[in-house]
Order: sequence, then C-alpha cells, then structure tokens
Amino acid sequence: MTPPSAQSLRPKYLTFYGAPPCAPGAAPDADVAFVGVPFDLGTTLRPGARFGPAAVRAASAWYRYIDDDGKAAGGWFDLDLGRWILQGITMADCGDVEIAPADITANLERITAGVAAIAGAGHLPVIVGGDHSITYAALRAFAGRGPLHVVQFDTHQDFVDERRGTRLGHGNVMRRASELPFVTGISQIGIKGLQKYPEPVAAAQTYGARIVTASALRRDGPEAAARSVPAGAACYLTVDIDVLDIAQAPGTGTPEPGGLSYRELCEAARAVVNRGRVVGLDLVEVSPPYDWAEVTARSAARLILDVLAAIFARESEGRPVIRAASEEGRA
Ligand SMILES: [Mn+2]
Repeated sequence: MTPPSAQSLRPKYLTFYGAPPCAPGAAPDADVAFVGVPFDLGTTLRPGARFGPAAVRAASAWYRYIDDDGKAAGGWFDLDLGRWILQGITMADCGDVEIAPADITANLERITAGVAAIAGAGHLPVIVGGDHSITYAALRAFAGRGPLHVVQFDTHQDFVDERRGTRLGHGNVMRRASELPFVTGISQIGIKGLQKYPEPVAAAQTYGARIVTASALRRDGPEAAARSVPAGAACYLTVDIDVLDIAQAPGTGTPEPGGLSYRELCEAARAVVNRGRVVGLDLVEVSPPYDWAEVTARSAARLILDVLAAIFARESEGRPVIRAASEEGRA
C-alpha cells in the first residue's frame, strides 16, 4: 500500500468552510470575515444557541473553501444557478468572541468590540450566533458608518420593550435596534409567530417597521417582499433561523410550524440582496441541542453561502458553464 503523500494530509481546522483563521490581533485579510458569538444569555426559554457557532462550523465542512488541489477561493459551481459562485472571494475565520459568564451588558459590549474589529473597510463581516440578542451588539459596531436599514428574517418580531425587567434579551432586539440613531428603518420578513401582548406589534407599526408576513411572502413572492427595503440602501441582514419551518429547522429555541421553506427564505434573501446593499450579515438562533442530523446547522451553513453568493454576484457575474436543457435546442 502506498503511504499518503505529504500533500494528501491537510490540517482540518474547525473553521467556517475550512477558511484560514485570521491572524491573531490583525485585521482580516479577506473579503469575508466570519466571527462566532457563542452567547445565549438573552434566551427566553430554551438555551443552547451558544453552541451554534461550533455546529455551523462543523456543518460548513461539507462546503469546503479549499479545493482538492489546495487552491483557495476557487468557488463553488451552483448546479441550480448554472454558474460559479464566489470565485476569487477570499474568506477568513476570526474565531469567537470570548464570552464571560452571567453579565449580559458586559458581554454585549465584548460582542460590539469583536464585530467592530472585523467590520473594517473592505471586509464583509458575517456573524454567527448565538441567540438573537447579539444582533443589537453587532449593529452598534456600525455606528458612525452612515445610515443603515435592518432587514430581519424571523418568525417573531422581537419588538418587546421590556419583560420581567429585561430589555436586552432576544425578544427585545429589534426594539433596541430601532432606538439606534443610525438605524433608519427595519424590514421584518417571514413574521408569523403568536404574540401574547399587543404592545410590541403596535410599537413596531408606530415605528414604521415594514412587516412582510410569511403569508404575504408566499402570496406576493420574493421581489414584492424585497420592496420593503429602500432601493440601494446600506443594509444589515439578520437571519433568525426560526423563520424556517419547524420541520426544516428544528434546532432552534423557539421554532414554529408554518414557517418558510429553505427555498422561500433563500429566494427572498437573494431579492433583498439585489435590492439593497448588504454591508453586514448575521445568522442566529441555531441551537444544536434541539437539532438532529445537523438539519438546522447545515441549512444555516448553506444559507450563508447562498447569501454571500448573491452579494458578490452583484459585483462580478460568474461565467455560465452549463446551459439549461431548454437552451440546448436553440443553440
Ligand atoms: Mn429572533
């Protein structure tokens, strides 16, 4: 038996998509910079989202960033789109924000600092939570960078002002976002959860949140949903994985039946990307203790790639490689 060559042995970093780790303390030298936020102290009921970054990293190993010849940034051929995606787009994994026990406010400050460190010019920060409360901390890292429209894919509005003395939990996050002076608007897409109290719904409407329910998205399609986003606006996109149906994303703290399919979510997210200009992205609420067969983590890993592909396709369209069968006859 032939012993393996040195080239056939490759270190298996547990990084997002197998991307190289960021140099410690240095600004990320890549187009896309990932950071994990293993924080779930903002959870109302079932905790576990602190294990989300590790699970999404593990699931993302299926979509390896490094090709078999060792070449990075080779991209992926998307059989459905019929073209290459993310060719030449470089990625780096900046690790996790270090979380301390018990203190929500101090941890949110750590998260803001961690995101600010990678949200420099030229990098697209991709933040993987963690429960949804981290989005408020991540948004604060965009202070001083101009107006920002927040696009939230979620089953719940997360617009509760205060409950049982807490204003920084995952059910409060969009209320807090709406108070940030540079956040100029919020689109809430895929909303369908049951709400016990009317105040948060009324407050979101008073604020002027643009609400696209799951039913409206199904009825009117992704392009109509995306029209809730001001054309060309700088956008921060936050995806709560519980926007997916409970069957397609069981591994989350507060799943609901009647949610979006992966395809519905992906097409709506692509439409949003094509309408606005995404400058930051997070994916939250993957909770591995409630997942099985990596269903939720794997969907999260794929969604991030699909959204990134849409973002960077705006800048350089890939070459078509496979023609659809319907086009072959016309050639
Ligand atoms: Mn949420």
